[in-house]
Amino acid sequence: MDRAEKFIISFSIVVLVLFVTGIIIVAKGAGIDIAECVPSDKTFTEGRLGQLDEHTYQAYYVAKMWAFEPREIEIPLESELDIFLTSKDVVHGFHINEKAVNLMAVPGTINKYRVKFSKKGTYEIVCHEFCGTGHQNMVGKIIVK
Ligand SMILES: [Cu+2]
Repeated sequence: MDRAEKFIISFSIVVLVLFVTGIIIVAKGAGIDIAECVPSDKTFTEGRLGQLDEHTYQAYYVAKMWAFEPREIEIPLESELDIFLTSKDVVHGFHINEKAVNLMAVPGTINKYRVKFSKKGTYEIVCHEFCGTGHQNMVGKIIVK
């Protein structure tokens, strides 16, 4: 191998490591985390809101053509919300406006993500994956009081 090739390959590896490290540092600084994948034997088919403890709620979201179930939930201020997300039919998206939450709802799998709400208001949920003719109707709400 030529000396110039070795240099280019080494330089590329260093740039790649710096790039990935930069992304990780910025994501951690912004409080962005990677969603967990829950084992498929815990699959659920009905959407619901449960409470784990005084400050932790668990929302089981089922995405389906063309709605999120539950469509609207209400939680108190300063609550942490564990989102469990699955789909009944095709791949859907799940994005909470004003929050760094952007998940995929995939049939047969469950994605889990924890998010804290420190500001009162209504947070809109939208599907960000084109899933069919009723895609634009796939919305939901998280009301923080
Ligand atoms: Cu959609």
